[in-house]
Amino acid sequence: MIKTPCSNHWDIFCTVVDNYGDIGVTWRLAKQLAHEYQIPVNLWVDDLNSFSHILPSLDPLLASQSFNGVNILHWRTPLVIEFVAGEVLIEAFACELPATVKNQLLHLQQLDPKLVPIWLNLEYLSAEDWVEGCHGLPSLQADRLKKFFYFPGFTAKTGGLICEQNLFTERDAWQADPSNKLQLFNTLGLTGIESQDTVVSIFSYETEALSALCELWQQSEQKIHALIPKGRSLNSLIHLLPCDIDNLVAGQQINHGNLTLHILPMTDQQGFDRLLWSCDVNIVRGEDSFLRAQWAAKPFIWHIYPQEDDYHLVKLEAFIQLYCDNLPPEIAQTWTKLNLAFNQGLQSAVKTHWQNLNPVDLPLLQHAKQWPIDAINAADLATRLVQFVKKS
Ligand code: TRH
Repeated sequence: MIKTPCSNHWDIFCTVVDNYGDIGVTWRLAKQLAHEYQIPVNLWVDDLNSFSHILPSLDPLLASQSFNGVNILHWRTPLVIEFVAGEVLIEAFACELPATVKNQLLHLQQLDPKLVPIWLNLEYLSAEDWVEGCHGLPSLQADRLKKFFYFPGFTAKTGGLICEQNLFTERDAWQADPSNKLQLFNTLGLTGIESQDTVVSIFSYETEALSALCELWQQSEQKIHALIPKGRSLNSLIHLLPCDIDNLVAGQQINHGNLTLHILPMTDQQGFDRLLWSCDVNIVRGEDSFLRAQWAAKPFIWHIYPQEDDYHLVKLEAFIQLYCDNLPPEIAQTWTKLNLAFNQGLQSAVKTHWQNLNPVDLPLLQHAKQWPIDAINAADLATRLVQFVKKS
């Protein structure tokens, strides 16, 4: 048994359900808490292999290792590292805490309730109205243990959005020098991209809309480069690939008319941010890349994580309503239709709306620049979380 070192630390528990979103969000939050608030953080993760895709220097075989000031602990069942309660315990996205952890909370509650860490469930991000009413509510568990529901969100009454404090300054400095993007493409092994070409990053789920857009781009007047990591987007483009997805290699280029598909290596989160800052349009998905595309201050399409009974479309419309609030009506309408068509896999509609919305249209670009400042709403998620803990 290895002991975790101190008692004012925070523990974050994360199970990798599928994809990279759960680990992406918790890893980003853990880094920010450690870096900006000097909080010792233990991040317990059940699947280090998946994690290593977005943190290539991680060794999936190690039970414990440290990066960016965060202790990354392999969450095995039973735990091989002893859990020592700290100040805060975050269970991400309603993952079930290990029985030994819950037992320890109960034990501490009986000894002295003041010893029990503040226990929070970090929820998924949604722009829906009801989030304000549920954010911060406590729920009573066994033996009078209290668990709070922490809801990220876009308004002042929610838990806020994850965003590092110096992110916009770094982004502006990056975007001010056009040589940065060309240098980045080079480093990523993506060749043949000229500064005047249109560059689109694609990190989506499967959708027929993607193959329709590629069809359109092949015939475009200007050169278009689509940068795509090996993964789910490519399942919709099999007819354009020279071999099985498994046999594609990062840096490989596939030409079809004026469209070049580039197979993108996966990078760490900082590299992914830089990529989003460097493209003209970003097609993103889920929760974390969706936010990062907003912080990139570039036009984007959001492929939302599909849910039963098309509930994701309700969430999509809630966000669209916020995002379009002060956009000129024609641009708002076209951007809305483009996002809906992409999510519904409507091939002909997605082509029409892409064409109608010249993606570098000035008002949309200006809006993309202003939106991050408005959306942060005075405080980012980590700041609000630290304040929430102080008050609880
Ligand atoms: O991977 P996702 O589809 O995750 C989803 C959603 O979070 C969804 O809400 C959740 O229910 C489901 O997982 C289980 O998309 P998301 O949220 O954008 O997460 C991707 C993460 O991967 C994000 O942190 C960015 C990161 N990433 C890199 O760090 N480097 C890369 O090269 C790429 C492509 C992504």
